[in-house]
Amino acid sequence: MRNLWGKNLIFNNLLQSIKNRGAAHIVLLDPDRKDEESLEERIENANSAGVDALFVGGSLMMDVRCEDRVKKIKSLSKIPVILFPGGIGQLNSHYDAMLFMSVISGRNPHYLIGEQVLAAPIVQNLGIETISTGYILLDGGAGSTVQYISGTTPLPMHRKDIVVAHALAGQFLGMKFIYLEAGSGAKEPVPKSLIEAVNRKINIPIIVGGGINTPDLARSAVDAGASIIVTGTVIEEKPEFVKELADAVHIKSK
Ligand code: 1GP
Repeated sequence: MRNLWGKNLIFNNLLQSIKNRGAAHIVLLDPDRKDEESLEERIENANSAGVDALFVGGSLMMDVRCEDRVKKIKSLSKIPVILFPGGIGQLNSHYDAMLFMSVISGRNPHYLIGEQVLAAPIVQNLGIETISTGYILLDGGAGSTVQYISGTTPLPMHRKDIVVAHALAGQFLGMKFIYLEAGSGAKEPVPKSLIEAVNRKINIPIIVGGGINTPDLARSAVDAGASIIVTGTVIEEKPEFVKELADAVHIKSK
């Protein structure tokens, strides 16, 4: 059993990247059968492009090979592999850390605290470092999988007051990160003005993801105050694109 919880190794590593590079770029890999052929290529590209970490996760698994794929990802990756959990079924011993998330934008008790209670003893037993994260699902216009699976209503992007209040509540509850999520494949990524509004009010790092598919969008989110940019779909579609995205996020390395 590993015993990394409480040591914050990966969390501190991410904070260091944010400090040194201006922001961190994380590539999301789905441990499902989708796009398996390009998995190796995506990991190798992430290794060589200066990506800061991999998130592994998804809201819906369509086969039973999740653990095998995570093991493979871990064996190929030269950067931290962090679970971005869709559910307790994705827990295994191959991650370096996990986001210990609560869907604070929703009012479904199962995703606010129920799943976390089921996971906690297993997480402790596995010895995975936990990074507590307040997950705020926003309406990116594409009807995201997480919306259906979590049974929660995404917050409207134009209600800055509501989004800011959720982010502040997350901070006061002791979350280490606030995650502004437009949903995978969002038609509308989290707008700059919303990131700015949240960033003005909270003082913990903001993760932004969903629909970020160009270097300009990534840079604009960082300029607005995002500390971590997550990209998934664009890297699945164009694995070679990762270097441009990482360079756009790392505003201090140019
Ligand atoms: C992670 O859901 C996102 O926050 C990933 O979204 O697949 O649209 O990059 P994309």
